[in-house]
Amino acid sequence: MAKAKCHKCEEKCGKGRADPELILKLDRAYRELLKSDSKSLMRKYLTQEIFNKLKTKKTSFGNTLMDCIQSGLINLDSGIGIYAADQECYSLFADLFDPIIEEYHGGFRKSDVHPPSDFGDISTLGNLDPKGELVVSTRIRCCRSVEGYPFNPGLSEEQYMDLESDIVSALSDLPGELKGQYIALRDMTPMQQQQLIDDHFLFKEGDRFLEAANSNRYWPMGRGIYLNENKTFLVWVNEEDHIRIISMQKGGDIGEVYARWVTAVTTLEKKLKYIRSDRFGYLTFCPTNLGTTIRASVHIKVPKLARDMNKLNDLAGRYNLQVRGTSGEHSEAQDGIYDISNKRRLGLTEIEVVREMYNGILEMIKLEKSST
Ligand code: ADP
Ligand code: CIR
Repeated sequence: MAKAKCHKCEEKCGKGRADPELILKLDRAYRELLKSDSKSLMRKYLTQEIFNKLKTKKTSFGNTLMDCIQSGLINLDSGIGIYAADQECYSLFADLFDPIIEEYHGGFRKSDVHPPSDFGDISTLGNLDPKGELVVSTRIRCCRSVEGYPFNPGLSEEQYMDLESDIVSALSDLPGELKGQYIALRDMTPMQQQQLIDDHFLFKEGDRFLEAANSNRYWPMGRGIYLNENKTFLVWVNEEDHIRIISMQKGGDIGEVYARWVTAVTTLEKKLKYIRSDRFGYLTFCPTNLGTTIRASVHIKVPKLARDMNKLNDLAGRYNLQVRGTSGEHSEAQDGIYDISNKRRLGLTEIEVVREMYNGILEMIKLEKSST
């Protein structure tokens, strides 16, 4: 059988074995990982048996187990510790991805299939905090990978630029409230960039988890942000995923935020073709984002519940919610403001994901108000 051309080495190496030197390197790294106190899901599920089975494999893009786990090997404090270096990794390294996906997404088993998109009845979502007492702001984001381009670690500098220009041209004639402007990261002043980060609009720079996963190459080329005039609709270009589509605003009106997000997503999908799998829905670089890829969050003040962070995390977990710091993942809370969002994104429809977050946040608000 003819061997497929490897996207990485440009030779016909096919899905053959990883080269012997790399396997030795993996062996050494794995021994170190076993000695470490890493609590990542990658460490938990990468048993010796699975390691031996996977360490020689290589995708047709030329990626190996090392390309998937290097972030978790370098960053021992990773929560997950694995990325799909390309879309084939989810099947070739399924023995490792599957249990991680099952645990993260609340029991999405090997035999489960992600449901088709359903945006549901938008009018059933109201304001989480009509009096504006606790919720500072509300945000919904999703991720998309564009057909015809490899995931982040496989993109050449030219592909970053081509992908950026494909996305920007799809954004160029968005109607009404979504109308806005694209600012390339390479054209921003450091002050402008910092202001956008401080205002929670722009991604941060130099994420060490992405860096170790080989995903910050050629930075800032091909990266940027699209913003509408009101700064309530944003698109991130070529950060962790090719695209992040974001709707956000001050206060707790998740109905408005969701309606805007649905309009944006359904308008853009007419212009761009995305990478989707029958089993996992939309494919993303990080397995935590598969499926709907939705993270619906509030920035919220819950001073009583937050007196004991273990309790706050446990409580959030009961409603399938996740607590982050004010500046996003791996950050601390500032001024008592927490980012609380849905944890599961896979195995549920869009409306089910948002409703899970909506119901959970309403419960947490009730508990905060009734605590002494
Ligand atoms: P993502 O949400 O894309 O997974 P992060 O957790 O890093 O990535 O968050 C990205 C940015 O979005 C951060 O600046 C964070 O503070 C901001 N953010 C998240 N949720 C909200 C919210 N409800 N209101 C305002 N900003 C938010
Ligand atoms: C970790 O394992 O902690 C990081 N690699 C982040 C994992 C989940 N976050 C994400 O997808 N943004």
